[in-house]
Amino acid sequence: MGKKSLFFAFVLVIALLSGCGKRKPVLHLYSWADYFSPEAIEMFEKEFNCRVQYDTFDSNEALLAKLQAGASGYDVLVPSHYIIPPLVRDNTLLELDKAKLDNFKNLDPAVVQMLPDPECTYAIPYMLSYTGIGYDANKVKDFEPTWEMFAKSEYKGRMTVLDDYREVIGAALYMLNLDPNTTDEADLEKAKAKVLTWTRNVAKFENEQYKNGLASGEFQLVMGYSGDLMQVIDETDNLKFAIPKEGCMLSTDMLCIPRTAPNPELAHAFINFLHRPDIAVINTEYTFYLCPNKASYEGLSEEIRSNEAVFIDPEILARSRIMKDLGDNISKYTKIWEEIKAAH
Ligand code: SPD
Repeated sequence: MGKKSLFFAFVLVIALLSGCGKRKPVLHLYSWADYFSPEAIEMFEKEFNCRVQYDTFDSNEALLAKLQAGASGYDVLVPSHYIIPPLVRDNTLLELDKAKLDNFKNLDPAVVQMLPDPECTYAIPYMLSYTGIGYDANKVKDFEPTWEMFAKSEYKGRMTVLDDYREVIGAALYMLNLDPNTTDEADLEKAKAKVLTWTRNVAKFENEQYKNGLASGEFQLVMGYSGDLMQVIDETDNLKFAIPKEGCMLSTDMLCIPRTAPNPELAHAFINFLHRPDIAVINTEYTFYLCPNKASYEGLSEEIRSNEAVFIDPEILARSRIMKDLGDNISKYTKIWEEIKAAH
């Protein structure tokens, strides 16, 4: 080997030993689909010299089942806020280190105050999500913003409802003017009867494909999450979104770190990054969900600021309720949900 080659071999060995050859750290993110702008993810990867592995679930129940089956290896989870108390009870979550989350100060206090734990000990809000109805205005000429649209048999087989029992039973409770977080069994029976008048007309219980089904014309009226529907509606003139006048369930999907996270340091960095105002703007504009980051609101486009799927009408907001953790009473909901599905 000549002197030159020897020199290059030496430099290569030093570079490998000093870490240049090391694999990039990976942040394992487990969340709902279509919830992060690819641009924001790329920015994080560049700034933190890492890679983000984004795996998805389509319901809180799927997330819980995966965790209960012993899945570990995730750094950041994004469950809905009412799932945080059971995860804390099961000792699944790491307490957040606020010293690593200086963007926590940017959160909208109005949203934080609605949470079961406004201190955000184990989780901080990522996105506000509402439930509403997406429909094809060319096909559904008699549309009215009410959950009772699902009772219309003329759309039988062309409608879907969410596979989310809190949302569907909650909608029926709104319709009946009952508490959408009730644990009263007689009220839940009334809600079940109402849901059955809807589900006899629906093609399926669906949490993800409904948006493409609406866009492709397979479905004409669907119950769905606000941002998911807006992502397809924004591209097509005849598709519309409405939040029923009776009110809707409000929920906040939360950023949290499981105790088993391989890289809690990077997880904190990611959560903090998502609450940088410029990143919150990018994600809100992309997802049509509102990142409750007050410092970002002034950076949002007029299109988003005036969009009622993002900043919900104050009158409907006043009628809407945040979902509560129901503790063991949740079994009353799962029982009637099984009966509703069995009847389908
Ligand atoms: N694609 C993102 C979907 C977010 C759904 N939020 C779920 C709220 C459940 N109550």
